[in-house]
Amino acid sequence: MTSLQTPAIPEHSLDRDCTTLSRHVLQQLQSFSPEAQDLSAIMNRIALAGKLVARRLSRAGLMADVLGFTGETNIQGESVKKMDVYANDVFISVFKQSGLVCRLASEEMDKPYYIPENCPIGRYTLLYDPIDGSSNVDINLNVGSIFAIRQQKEDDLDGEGNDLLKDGQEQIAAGYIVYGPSTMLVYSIGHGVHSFLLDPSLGEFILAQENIKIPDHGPVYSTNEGNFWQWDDAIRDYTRYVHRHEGYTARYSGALVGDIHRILMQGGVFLYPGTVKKPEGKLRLLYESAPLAFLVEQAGGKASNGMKRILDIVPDKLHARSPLVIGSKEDVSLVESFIQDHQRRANGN
Ligand code: AHM
Ligand code: MG
Repeated sequence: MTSLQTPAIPEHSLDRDCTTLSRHVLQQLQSFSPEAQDLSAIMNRIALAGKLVARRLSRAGLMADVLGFTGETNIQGESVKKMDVYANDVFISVFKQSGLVCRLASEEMDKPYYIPENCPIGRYTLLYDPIDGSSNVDINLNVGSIFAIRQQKEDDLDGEGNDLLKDGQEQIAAGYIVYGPSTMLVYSIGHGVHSFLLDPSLGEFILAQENIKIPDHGPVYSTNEGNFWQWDDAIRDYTRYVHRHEGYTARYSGALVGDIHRILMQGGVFLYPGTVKKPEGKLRLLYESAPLAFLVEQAGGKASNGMKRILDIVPDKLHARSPLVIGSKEDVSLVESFIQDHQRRANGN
């Protein structure tokens, strides 16, 4: 090669390496409007939070005070892990003095957290689960973070976040970060679903896949079958159905984000139905089920509580829970048909 020849770097790989998350958001919106700039900057801060959490997780067993419980119990009555607290604080810190997000609401906080210096201009709320599947942290398995962005339209007069009690269609962006063998961020701003891989050598999330489509059907069913005794007959019948038919395989990691990520890529269904102990199930609507429903619908899938679309459910409180059936269209519809048949029979129709 003479010095005048173009270096042999394939053009597309350079383009891909330069497609960072913030640039991708602007490309998606095809605009440099103030709203587009805001969304791009918010995604950039979420990415920073993901990098900080990933860095700490990667050293978890090597550093003091990362693994184990704090001894506290959160608003959900669950024991709080040190990593839950760290990750919760990381999301708050990255938005301080950003002028972007005025308020954050998470699984770990009773009430929304205000960043007053951002509030005059930052009319956005971030809803998030800082570490989803935190029981996996201490055994060095995958966990995730889930997030959604909503625009603040009304005033939150008593600081309880009652103005957030709206359906999931109010979300303007949603996604998750999965901390697995590599760290991956998957997001949607209502223009399809796209994934980004953290390149540790660059410290950047780089475009991995655009316009991800979930298969209409897949082999995986993902649920905690240890709850069989606590399920109602519809879910038991569905489970018996998959046990008795060829072509199904069970996968359940105890961490929602990883289980949903598998289903997004390969198809299938994830279920967390109501149980005797928790009739509304375990998963929280505003910062777990609704963001994932937004994402999965954007990928061509479905998310339901068995009777109703998740994105149409209006929560009655900040930490409201809902049964969740989510994944490939046909597989979610099959679970719904069991639930709705039982409902019809119970109503005498
Ligand atoms: P967490 O956010 O407190 O970790 O709880 C949510 C997790 C999900 O990731 C997972 O699907 C579910 O809880 C597992 O619950 P169970 O152990 O009851 O099957
Ligand atoms: Mg969670």
